[in-house]
Formats: sequence, structure tokens, C-alpha cells
Amino acid sequence: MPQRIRVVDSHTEGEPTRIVLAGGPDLGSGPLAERVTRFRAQHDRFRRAVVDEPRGSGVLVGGLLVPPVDAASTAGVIFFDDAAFLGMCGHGTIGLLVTLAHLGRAGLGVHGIETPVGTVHATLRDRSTVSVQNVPSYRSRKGVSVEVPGEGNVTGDVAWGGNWFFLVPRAPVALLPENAGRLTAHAEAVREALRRSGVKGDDGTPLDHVALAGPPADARNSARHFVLCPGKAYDRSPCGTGTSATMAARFADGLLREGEVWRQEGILGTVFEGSVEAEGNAVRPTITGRAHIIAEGELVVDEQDPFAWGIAR
Ligand code: PYC
Repeated sequence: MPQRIRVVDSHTEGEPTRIVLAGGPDLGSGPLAERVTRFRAQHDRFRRAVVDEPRGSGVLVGGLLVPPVDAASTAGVIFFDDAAFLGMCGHGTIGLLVTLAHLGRAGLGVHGIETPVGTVHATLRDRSTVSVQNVPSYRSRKGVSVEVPGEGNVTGDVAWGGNWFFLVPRAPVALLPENAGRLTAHAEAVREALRRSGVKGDDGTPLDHVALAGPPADARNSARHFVLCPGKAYDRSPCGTGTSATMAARFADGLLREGEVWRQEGILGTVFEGSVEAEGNAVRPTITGRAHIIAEGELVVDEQDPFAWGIAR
């Protein structure tokens, strides 16, 4: 019998999330940091079946719903895309809570959501609006330069916002959807230069997200950025973990105060509204955005299908 995987799809400010409700692998119990290791080692083809073509695409982020460790938490979730497992995902957490509300599994108010990098607190404000209080975020290194072939020196900051980011303050072209190809090529070249130069996150993992910043298109907002995700796709939303890393870096520079509103535009012009609270040497960011349900159904994995587990690229 073909395997059936029950999913709900949503998009958060333009970026899609596919939440797996049933039909996923049993990852056992214990901390989510251990369960994601098991997922990666033993069930990677399941990740590919959910987000790779022909069922998905590079832009899709999947989230496997798992039982939380703490009975007080609403859910546990492991996010992934076509290239990697994510520590946290801001747009995905907003999509997850709107999905749970859609299914009648979450009401208005605060929900603990466990992820491999810690528990975040997501507040459902109405059926589509969610605020996520993220994991502590911080800038690890300021003004790191790498030589990008054909483009010269590119300087940016290394920062953690639930994923590792390289934050580049200036993009080579205007941050507009029609320049997505050029922005993607530049961000990929920067990421490759970081890899070659051995610039990594504090835990030794590669900097798999690159954010290119610039002025907002709408003067009511604070800034715009283009975020390259671990594969070749860019985030259509303003990127929750990228906004967290950006706010942490600005706080470290004295350019953002506790409680001050930061309105982060993404490449489509949609906005996450954020702020930070100081927490030791880090900040605790909160971001708010909206998600909408776009599909619900079942994925069918038939072993007779040559692409049952996705098209490997
Ligand atoms: O919103 O944090 C985020 C995110 C990470 C990758 C795609 N979206």
C-alpha cells in the first residue's frame, strides 16, 4: 500500500510552509536536538519526499509535527527545506500556529513550541496573526571580510537568530523581485567564499543563510533584505530568524533599543514587525506576521514510482 502523509500548507507573508500532521517517521522521545539527528541520519528520504520536486520545490519549508518533551508545550516541530534541517524557522512557526488553529488544535493566546534549538513562545492574536518570541539571538562577529571572485571584498556580520546568518549591509543591486536572479547569484557566491575561508557559526556549522540588506521601499518600514536559504531558494517572507539576527546585530551596535519597533521588509514588500528584549549577552527577539492556509490533503508515496522519495538534485 502506498504511504500516505497528511499535510496542511500555508504561506506566511508569501513564504510557504508544509506541516506534516501524520504519516511521518517515529523519531522516538527525548530532546528535539536528538530527534533531528535521528531524522537526518535515518529518514532523510522522508524530508526529500515532502519538500523536493515533484511534490514540492526549493522554496517550500516543511515542518514535522512531533510530540513535545514538556507536556506544557503545545507542539514540537522540526523544520527542513530541500537542502537542510533548520534550527528554527520564524515564518514556519507562524504557519504552524495558524495551521493548528485552523484544525481547532490551538486557541488564541500563548503556545510553547519546541524546536531543535530551544522552545519558542508563539502567540495567536487572531486566526492569521502570530507573534513569535524566538530563541536568544546574538551577533557573534562584526566586520568579517571575504574575497568573492569577480566581486571583490564583501564584509558582513556573523549572527545567530535560530539559524546562522551572514548579514551583508549592502546589496549589489536594488532589492526588488525582478533582481532575484542577480541577488541569488551574489548571495551564493558570498556563501561559497565563506565556506572556502572557513568562516562558520560558533558551533562549527556552516553559515547557510546569507542576508543582503538595503533601504525599505516603504518609508514606514525600517529596512528591506533578501535572504538566501540553505539551498538555492530565497525567502519570500522577511525571514523570522533573519530578522532576529538583524535586530541582534543592530542592538549590539546601539542602533536598536529594547522595545523599539523594527519593521523588516522582505523582497516581496511584506513585513515582519519585531522588537528585542536584552537577555545576558544576547537579545530575545519577537516577530509578528501573518499566515494563511492554502491547501490540505495527503501526499502519496508509492514505491512503484521512480520519484517516490523526490527528485534528487
Ligand atoms: O522565517 O526564519 C524564517 C525562515 C528561515 C528559512 C526560511 N524562513
